[in-house]
Amino acid sequence: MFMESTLVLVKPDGVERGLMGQIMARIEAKGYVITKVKLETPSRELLETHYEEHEGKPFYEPLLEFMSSGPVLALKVEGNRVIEGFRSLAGATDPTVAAPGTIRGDLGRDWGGNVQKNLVHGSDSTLSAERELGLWFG
Ligand code: RTP
Ligand code: MG
Repeated sequence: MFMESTLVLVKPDGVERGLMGQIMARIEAKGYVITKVKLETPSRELLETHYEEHEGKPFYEPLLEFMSSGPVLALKVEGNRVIEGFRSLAGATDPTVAAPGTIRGDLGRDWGGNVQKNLVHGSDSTLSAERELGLWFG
């Protein structure tokens, strides 16, 4: 009844550090099911649409540059209340203060003055999940 799907991205820092397996294992250990997988370096066009809510913010350009700097692992993840559940599993945006036990809290840290390199993305509402899954998986 509360079955949902969400888009999870393992960002270029997570792929480069070899954390794809650990992150997928945490998602599966929580009880969610990964139903689609794609590894690719996203185009500028895709990222502009994906991050349109952040256009004009000071971190927007550096974020797009970082996100297009290497392969990103896109996952469709399913389960009851998975949208809220994955964001809880991911932890706070800033890995320095993200709680231990979360993906960002356990596997991330500050790598030089910004919070771009925070390993994962998760859709933040049913509306953005639908929009983002359409963007990344068509
Ligand atoms: P995400 O969208 O990636 O799941 O992360 P989020 O909801 O926790 O964070 P959001 O506010 O949507 O920001 C999107 C991504 O932009 C980068 N960011 N940098 N002040 C900064 O330098 C800053 N703020 C945000 C992060 O990579 C964040 O995940
Ligand atoms: Mg967000």
